[in-house]
Amino acid sequence: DVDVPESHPRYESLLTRHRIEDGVEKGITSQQGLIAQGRGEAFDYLLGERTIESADRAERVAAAHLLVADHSVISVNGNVAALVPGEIVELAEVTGADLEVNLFNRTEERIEAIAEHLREHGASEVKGMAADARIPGLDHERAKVDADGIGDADTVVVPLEDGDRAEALGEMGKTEIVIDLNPLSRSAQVAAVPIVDNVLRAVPNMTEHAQSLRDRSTGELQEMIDEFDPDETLAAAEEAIRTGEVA
Ligand code: PTJ
Repeated sequence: DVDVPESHPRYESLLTRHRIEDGVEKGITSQQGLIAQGRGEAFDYLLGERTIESADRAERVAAAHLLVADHSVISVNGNVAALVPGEIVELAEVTGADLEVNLFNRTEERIEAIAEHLREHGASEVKGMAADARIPGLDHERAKVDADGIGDADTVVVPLEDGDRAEALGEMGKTEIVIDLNPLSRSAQVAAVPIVDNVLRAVPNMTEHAQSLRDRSTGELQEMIDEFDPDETLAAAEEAIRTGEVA
């Protein structure tokens, strides 16, 4: 059903669009997910559709965070489930993180469809259905999380997260790792670790880093974490977008 010639200069980008379209057809991705994808594509184009050096460093530090965390949770929405279902399951496995479906436009049907999609890609347990805890400061539907998932986590990975929710999670004292191609988005701005990269490249790269850091001592990982400066990372991404130079 995907009929894009490999020679097309925008082959990868067109394939990605098809994955999001498929996600909408399967009831995994929201209609708004199509708009979010378009916004992401524009930023990715300006970044040269590659993982810039500062993003790679952020992905390494994010992996370190996941390895030292007492309880880490990776939040999965409709776009992430459509784009990187297998890759996100692998990241959770390698780092010992939980997976929780957490939606901006929450419906029980879509949560179920995404959880099932993740199980088809190898996930053993997927949280998100209990919705028995709330993030303070958000309206009812947007506040719902699982008490033994995001509610209890000390570290959360939130790819493509809404700004209000990212801010509220930060105020709960959680260490937030945000993946967002827009370095100016509020989510990226409030993150302990902002990753300005396409989720397609960021997730497998975080897994690779986690694999290579697995035998490091907690002290070494902590040192890496302490040395990281989120503002510097955001500035480097903005610079790369403005000048086309990779900082
Ligand atoms: O499935 P749901 O209901 O939880 O909804 C998910 C979306 C993404 C639709 C929802 O959270 C939303 O509306 O997000 P926004 O406010 O459009 O923000 C999405 C952000 O993600 C934007 O800053 C985009 O630049 C960025 N983005 C889009 N695609 C990618 C991306 N960042 C990294 N990788 C991508 N592939």
